[in-house]
Amino acid sequence: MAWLLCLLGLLCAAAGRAHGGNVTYDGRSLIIEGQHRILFSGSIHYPRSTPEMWPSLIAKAKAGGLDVIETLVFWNLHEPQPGQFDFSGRRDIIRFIKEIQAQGLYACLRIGPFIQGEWTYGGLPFWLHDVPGIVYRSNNKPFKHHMQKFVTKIVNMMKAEKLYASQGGPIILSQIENEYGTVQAAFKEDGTSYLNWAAQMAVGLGTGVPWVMCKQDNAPDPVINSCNGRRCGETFKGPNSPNKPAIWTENWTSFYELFGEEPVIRSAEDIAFHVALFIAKRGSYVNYYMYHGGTNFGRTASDYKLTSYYDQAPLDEYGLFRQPKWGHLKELHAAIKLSSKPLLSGVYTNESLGGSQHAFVYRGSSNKCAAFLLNNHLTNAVNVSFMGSSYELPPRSISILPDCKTVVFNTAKVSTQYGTRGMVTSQKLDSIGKWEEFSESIPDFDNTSLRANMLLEQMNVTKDTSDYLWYTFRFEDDSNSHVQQVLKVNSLAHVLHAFVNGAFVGSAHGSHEKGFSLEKAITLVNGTNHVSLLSVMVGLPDSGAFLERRVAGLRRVMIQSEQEVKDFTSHLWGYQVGLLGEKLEIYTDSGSNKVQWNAYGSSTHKKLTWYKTLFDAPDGKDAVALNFESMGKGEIWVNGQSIGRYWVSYLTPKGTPSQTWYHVPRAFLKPADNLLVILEEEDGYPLGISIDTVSINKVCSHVSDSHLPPVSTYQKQRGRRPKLLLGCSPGRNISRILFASFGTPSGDCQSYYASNTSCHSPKSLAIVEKACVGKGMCSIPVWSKKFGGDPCAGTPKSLLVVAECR
Ligand SMILES: *[C@@H]1O[C@H](CO)[C@@H](O)[C@H](O)[C@H]1NC(C)=O
Ligand SMILES: *[C@@H]1O[C@H](CO)[C@@H](O)[C@H](O)[C@H]1NC(C)=O
Ligand SMILES: *[C@@H]1O[C@H](CO)[C@@H](O)[C@H](O)[C@H]1NC(C)=O
Ligand SMILES: *[C@@H]1O[C@H](CO)[C@@H](O)[C@H](O)[C@H]1NC(C)=O
Ligand SMILES: *[C@@H]1O[C@H](CO)[C@@H](O)[C@H](O)[C@H]1NC(C)=O
Ligand SMILES: *[C@@H]1O[C@H](CO)[C@@H](O)[C@H](O)[C@H]1NC(C)=O
Ligand SMILES: *[C@@H]1O[C@H](CO)[C@@H](O)[C@H](O)[C@H]1NC(C)=O
Ligand SMILES: *[C@@H]1O[C@H](CO)[C@@H](O)[C@H](O)[C@H]1NC(C)=O
Ligand SMILES: CC(=O)N[C@H]1CO[C@H](CO)[C@@H](O)[C@@H]1O
Repeated sequence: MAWLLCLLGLLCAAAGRAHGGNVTYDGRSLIIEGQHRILFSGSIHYPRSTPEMWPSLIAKAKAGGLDVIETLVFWNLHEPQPGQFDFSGRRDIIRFIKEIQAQGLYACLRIGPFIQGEWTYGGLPFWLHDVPGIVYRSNNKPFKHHMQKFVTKIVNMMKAEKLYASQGGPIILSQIENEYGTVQAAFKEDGTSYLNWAAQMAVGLGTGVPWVMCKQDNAPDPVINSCNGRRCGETFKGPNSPNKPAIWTENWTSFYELFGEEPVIRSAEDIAFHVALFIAKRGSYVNYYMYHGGTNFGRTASDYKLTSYYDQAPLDEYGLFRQPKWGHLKELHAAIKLSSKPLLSGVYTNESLGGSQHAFVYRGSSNKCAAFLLNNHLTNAVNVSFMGSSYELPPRSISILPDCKTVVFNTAKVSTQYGTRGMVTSQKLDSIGKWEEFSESIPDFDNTSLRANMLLEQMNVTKDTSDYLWYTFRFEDDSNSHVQQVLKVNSLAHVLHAFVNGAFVGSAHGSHEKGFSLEKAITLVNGTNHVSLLSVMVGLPDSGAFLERRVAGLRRVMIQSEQEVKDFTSHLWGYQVGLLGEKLEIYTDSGSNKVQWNAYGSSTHKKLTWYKTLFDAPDGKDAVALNFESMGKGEIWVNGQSIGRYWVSYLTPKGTPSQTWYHVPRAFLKPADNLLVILEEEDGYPLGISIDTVSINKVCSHVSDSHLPPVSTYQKQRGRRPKLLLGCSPGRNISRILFASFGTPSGDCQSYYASNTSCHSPKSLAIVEKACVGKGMCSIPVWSKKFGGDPCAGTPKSLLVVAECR
């Protein structure tokens, strides 16, 4: 599809062929090789997919009309221990940037190194916590020392590979810190000093490309302040200097998701509206956060965040087109690129066209002119008059006129197809004989070597080596065993499983930024009693000031009977970091031999059970996911690689799991005998798991005869008509037309549809079948002549088609 735009000479010129020369900027835009540029950028984070997926993700972003790929840099992934660096596999940032370059796009490197990003500990390595006297993100010597060391290392790596645009490479922009403006006040004057230091330090690295600080109204010169949010066209106060361009570094395409929450769906129309408004008001750079979200593999997600990341982005978790979002934004980009000459060099004016209607106009030399017509009314369409012509604007929409005459795009009119993603079961893992299990042992106080007369803070004990920390104690009881007693525990993180004398008594969990308590009736024995409490974190926190002082784990423990309350908070406690299965790495090929696995169903206790089986990779190239509907909570490994935490038992308010399918990248798989190991904390049923393939198996499009023709046909002198375009993912064909009606069909792609018998061309199905079946993509003009005559003259008509992809 990129070739189409290339034919128009649009994107080819944009290709990241920097031949050296510093990137600069002025009040209008970034200036690359002497050219002002309007740039569309999209976030793709390298560790949230596999190197095997990168080329196709970047190609799809380019085909969607992006100029720039943005990524954060993940410090704790690269420097897990001080001075020990890792840039292998998914961590290979150089390979990622080079792939961007190879495809002719630019790169934006958001180094942070505090990044938030729903990434555990906001990207900071946990070892920083034990640096004496450290205060993160403040005017604090130890923090500044380590931050400068890491930022310099990354910059030098990029320089050594000649990856900055100033060296002929793709990187045109960098970011230091992240959304510091939201926490700066907490640090008082140390915040201001740190901010200035960070800016100077970054600029001093001499990259030859500008630095930005997002959500930082007071970013010191020459660092550019930029906007993050959903509605920067409305909310951004603008650059803090007339010499800086308006840059939108995070335009959220949806929002990150937490376990227990419903997904946030942001419509294609809404995103397009806000991007168009931002550009209309002299914005010059928009980054979609995220363009592809991907997967939080292993334990990389921050507190309570889902393993799947921004699945609602224009490219979904699996890298499939999320339609109509991807296509509608592609049309928007093409429309704006058609307008870029007057946008960048014309004289800007805005004029009122009525109450809630505005024109934003750029008049250049030699009659070059581009306009954005805004109708801000939420419910009413209006006709406006602009430069002697009349235009109908749908409610809450913007029309783009690259020549101040022809509307090529309206943000509210989606002519792109809709896609339905389907999961197809390829293999059920329902054979008992193929599963084995291993019961994690429940340690008691006598098993522990780490002791303290208090409840220790969890992160400081585990040092982020595990989600799990056992808190154990023992005590003598001589009360009658028939006396009712209640165990009461207050905890700040995140999940608790309680055992008394080796038997499970109950679980509880909190929610984002909220502690919780557990209260369970227990039975004690006359003599020594053992209490073992497993505190589980679901990711470290990733935001807020003074992260180094954050507290997690148990806070108070009591046992209450009718007679008395015994407080064990300051009792002698014994600790065990992590689980035995983790320590022995029984999820790997070699580690799995270190324990005795038993037949499925033979364990005495069901909680905290490891399950193991082998499976074959599904045929073909479709993405692979595990359907975990039947499971509770835990972690999944395939061939020794963690594909992340799962938590299916934590339901949303609507009563469904936040995430049922878990992505297994093809690169993790071999053709046969893949080792699947699961740690199940609750009592999930592994025989209900299936290996599914993921694909877009249904597409639908609805285009009316008043719709705009595709932007790519703009320069055609004649024959521009609205067109219905349908296409399947590469490698698939339209196998069947499920519905087709030219006339006034009722319903649309999102709801029930039916033909209107009084206005329906009887040839609809036959004509669409002939044009589309057996093809990867097809295009049909929405025009009575194509359908053997007008089924109801004088009435506006549309074509609605639903097709199956195989
Ligand atoms: C390009 O940027 C580098 C580093 O910021 C600076 O040293 C150099 O003077 C700049 N070159 C030009 C031609 O502005
Ligand atoms: C129109 O432009 C003026 C001057 O640049 C600005 O103050 C005003 O906010 C703009 N109006 C709108 C609706 O953007
Ligand atoms: C706009 O004008 C056209 C042509 O006169 C008319 O058909 C249409 O109903 C008008 N739309 C609105 C919202 O008034
Ligand atoms: C705890 O100690 C007991 C007795 O020594 C032993 O049987 C058991 O395996 C130990 N459990 C763990 C988890 O180490
Ligand atoms: C963290 O643990 C160490 C011992 O490992 C202790 O000296 C230190 O006080 C603890 N810090 C906090 C904040 O709890
Ligand atoms: C508990 O056991 C001790 C020693 O065996 C005994 O003296 C006492 O009566 C028992 N208490 C109860 C409540 O059974
Ligand atoms: C069918 O279309 C005709 C002509 O546009 C219209 O008058 C009628 O209301 C429609 N009927 C239904 C059920 O949509
Ligand atoms: C798609 O259709 C083309 C042309 O009819 C055919 O050559 C190809 O084999 C089909 N591909 C699939 C995956 O069915
Ligand atoms: C992470 C972050 O900055 N989130 C903020 C984004 O903006 C919304 C409002 O649009 C705030 O509510 C969030 O806190």
